[in-house]
Amino acid sequence: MKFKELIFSGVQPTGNLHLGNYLGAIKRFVELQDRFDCIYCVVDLHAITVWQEPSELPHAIREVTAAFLACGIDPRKNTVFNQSQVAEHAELAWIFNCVARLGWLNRMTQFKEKAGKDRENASIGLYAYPTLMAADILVYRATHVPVGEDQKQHLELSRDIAQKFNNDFSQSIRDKGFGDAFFPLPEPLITGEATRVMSLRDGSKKMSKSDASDFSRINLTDDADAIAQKIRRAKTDPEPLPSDEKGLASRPEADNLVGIYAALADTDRAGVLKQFGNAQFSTFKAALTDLAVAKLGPIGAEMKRLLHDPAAIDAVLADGAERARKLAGQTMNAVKDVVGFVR
Ligand code: AQP
Repeated sequence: MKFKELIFSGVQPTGNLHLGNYLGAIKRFVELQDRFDCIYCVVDLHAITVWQEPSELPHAIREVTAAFLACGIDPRKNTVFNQSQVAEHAELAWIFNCVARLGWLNRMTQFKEKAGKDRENASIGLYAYPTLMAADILVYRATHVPVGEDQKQHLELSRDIAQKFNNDFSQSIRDKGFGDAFFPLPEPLITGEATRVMSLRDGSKKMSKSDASDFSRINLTDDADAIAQKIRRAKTDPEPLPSDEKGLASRPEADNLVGIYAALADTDRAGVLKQFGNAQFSTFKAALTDLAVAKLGPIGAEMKRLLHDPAAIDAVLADGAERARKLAGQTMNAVKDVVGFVR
C-alpha cells in the first residue's frame, strides 16, 4: 500500500538544547518543511520518563518551541505542538505495549545507558519509551523521521511494531477496508555531516543535555563569549588537521570539530579539510568560533525574544495541537475498529 509522504519528529523539553539537537535534528526539520508536510512535536510525555521539576517544565516546553520557531520552522505551514495536548499518543502507545515484545525492548541500548546500574529504580516509562515513540510517529501514519544517529535503534523498533500490528491484525485490516497494511514502516532520515555530534570534552561521548559539564556542549542560548570559550577549551590532539578525511579516522575530537564546521557551513568534511588541512587547531578553532557565533547567535537571540511572550508560544502550541488531534483522532478511531473495540 502507498502511504502519503509525511514527516514526524520530536525533541524532548529536558533543558540545555544544544548544537547536537540543532545539527542532528532541528536544522534538518527546517530544510524538510519546503518539500513535505511536517509535524514537529515537543515530546513532553517522553521528558517525564526521568524526573522533571513541575515548576521548570513549562519553560522547557516553551524553550523547545521557541527553538523550532527561531530556527525557521513555520508553524502555519507545519504542525507544531506539545505531545501531552494530544491524548491519542498515549492511547496508541498502550496498544503498542500490547504488540511489542519484551525481548525487543530488552535490547534497547538507550534504556541500558540511561537506567545505568540502578535499573530496578528506573521508571516503567523509561523502559517503554520506544513504544510511545512508535505511537508518536504512527498515530499520524508518518513515513519519514529525521533524527540523530542515537535514535536509529528506536526507529527500527517502530518499524517492527508497525509490521507486527499489520501482520497480527491483517484479516481485520482487510475486513475494515484498509487494504493490506494499516501502518507504513517509517524510514529514519539520518543524513549529513553531524548525525552524532560528540561532547567537546570527550570525543567518545555524545553531546548531551544531561552531561554534568556545561563545557561539553554548546547550548543554543549560549552567547558569543560562551561559544568562544567552549570551543577554545574543546579537547583536541597535538597534531595539525589532516589534509584528507582518512586522516580523521582515529582522531575523534578532530573529526567531531571538522564535522561540526562542515554541518554549520553546509559543506562536507572533505570541503573543510580542503580549506583547513594542515592548519593548527588554534587557527581552525578561531574560524569555527566565528562560524558558530554567526549561525547560532541569531537563533539564541530570537529564542530569548520569543520567550518574553509565553502566551504567544502557548497559542502556537494550542493551534498545532488542535490540528494534530484531528489527524490523530482519525487514526485512533480506525485503530479501535481494527482491534475490535466498540466505540
Ligand atoms: N549529540 C547529538 N548529535 C546529533 N543529534 C542529536 N540528537 C540528540 N543529541 C544529538 C538528536 O536530537 C533530537 C532530539 O533529541 P531529544 O531531546 O529527544 O533526546 P536525546 O537524544 O536524549 O537528547 P540528549 O541531548 O542526548 O539528552 P539526554 O542528555 O537526556 O540524553 C533527536 O533526533 C536526537 O537524535
